[in-house]
Amino acid sequence: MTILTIATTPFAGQRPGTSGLRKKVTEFQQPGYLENFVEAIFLTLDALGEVQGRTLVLGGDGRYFNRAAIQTILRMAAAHGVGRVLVGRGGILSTPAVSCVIRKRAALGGIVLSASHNPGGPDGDFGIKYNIDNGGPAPEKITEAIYAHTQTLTSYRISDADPVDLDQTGSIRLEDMEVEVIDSVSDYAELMAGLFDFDAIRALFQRGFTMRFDGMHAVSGPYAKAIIEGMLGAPAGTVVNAEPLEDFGGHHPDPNPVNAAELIALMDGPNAPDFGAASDGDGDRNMIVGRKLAVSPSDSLAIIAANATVAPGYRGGIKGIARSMPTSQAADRVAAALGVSCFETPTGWKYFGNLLDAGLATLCGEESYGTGSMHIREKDGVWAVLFWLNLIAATGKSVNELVQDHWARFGRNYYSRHDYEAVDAAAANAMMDALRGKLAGLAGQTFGGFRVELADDFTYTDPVDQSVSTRQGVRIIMTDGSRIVLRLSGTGTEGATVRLYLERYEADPARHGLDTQDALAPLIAIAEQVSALKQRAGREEPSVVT
Ligand code: VG1
Ligand code: CO
Repeated sequence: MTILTIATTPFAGQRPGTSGLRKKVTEFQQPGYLENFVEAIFLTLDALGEVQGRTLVLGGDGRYFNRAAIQTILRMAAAHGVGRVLVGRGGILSTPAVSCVIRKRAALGGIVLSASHNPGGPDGDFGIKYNIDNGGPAPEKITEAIYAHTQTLTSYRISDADPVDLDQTGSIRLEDMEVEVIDSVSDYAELMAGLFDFDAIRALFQRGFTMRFDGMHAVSGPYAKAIIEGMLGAPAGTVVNAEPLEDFGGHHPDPNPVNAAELIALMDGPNAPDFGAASDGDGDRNMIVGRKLAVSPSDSLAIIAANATVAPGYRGGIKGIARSMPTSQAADRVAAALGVSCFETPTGWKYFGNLLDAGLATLCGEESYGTGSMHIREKDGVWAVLFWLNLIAATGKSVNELVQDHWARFGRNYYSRHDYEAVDAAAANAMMDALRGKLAGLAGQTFGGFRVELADDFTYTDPVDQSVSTRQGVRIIMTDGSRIVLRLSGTGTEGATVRLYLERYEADPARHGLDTQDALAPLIAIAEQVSALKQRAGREEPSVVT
């Protein structure tokens, strides 16, 4: 075995987005493309003096190119003096499992291979992300340092060793490095068993409670099967589409009512089980579904927060709640009622890390079907589903009853996101620039029954390290708390995706049964009036409405 130094030249566009570097598989397959990015990670870690002899965690969501990328990264890790790499069997680790293993094994960090909810397969997307020693996504100062290295590097180092067998657990040597192939599920399952009342959930299933968990042919299947069917005794067949496939069965592994259509059809029909749930490509998102009711992720965060103490892991109460800026303010009302702080961060889980590390927040959530807690430093799909199971077991109430009760107590935040996907990037940027130019003049203006209280481009100052993130989304906030938010996605791989977020609060229980789009129609019209989004994007309608 020899360690080679291979000459290379930079690729443009290797700046990590909301959650790592995501590109088409074909872009990643260019010679040197993956290697350059991985070299930049090692150069960044080297500059911090951190790599030699240390442990890294490595795994991915099993999508096409996962295995090939793992072999390359292992050979590069060996060439950079890494002491040990813990890799999930078959190259499989969900994003929350990587976070769990980094923390449990006190690793230096980890590399997650995923493009999450983006489609997979040879024509689909691939992605890579570095997580730090707290188990969470690297903060901006590290991702920017990685990007800077990608633009200047001239070579990368790699061992010429043979591929490692990833299909058996156990230890293998690669140069001077140990490769330990670990069970993908066990550390994570053990963590879950410590947070939730597994006895109560087991008893719930024994009483005949029925559920469907749709793994969407992605990575959460093995976790859900082992925990929900294995440890909690749900009948075989409760978890469907449980085997991770390289192309996710040709589907779009995003757990929302549009992409998890099969689950929604079941929950809307005569044979609906008591509870439905789904998770995304890399297992960090979740959708909670009752009969004829898909729970809004913003509501799910608020409901979890309001009921946190039913779960043993949160019995002592929560310290605070953090939500991303576009996420509805339902959680803010719960925080106020509990007398705890509520933090508003930019989109992306990396902004929650400092708040969780400092003990300022216990629960975090995003409108994009992501919820999680201080137990790891990623959002966590199976965790959210287990929380809901624990809540149902503890209260004896259905999903629908829990949601209705919550609205009756706190009011309802009608909420929707309209995505305009694969829009011409120049047109999308021009739309955002024009909108930013108008912001100063908007405050005080009235639109129908709404009066603008504040219009700005969101800037976040991290309360822990004072780092500042600018241009995080345009928000137009009305005097009654209703909001219109517009931002460009940082995870897409084709043109630009414009996201329009809409929120309106309704206190009156008699008006909690409206259709969401109807309830938001006045705000949808104002958003178009102010941004000319449809016209600029050249679209009649959004591509996805959730
Ligand atoms: C989207 C979501 C964001 C989420 C991110 C990663 O980002 O809006 O809330 O954190 O995906 O989720 P963007 O920039 O496209 O809006 V995942 O499940 O891809 O790790
Ligand atoms: Co994901």
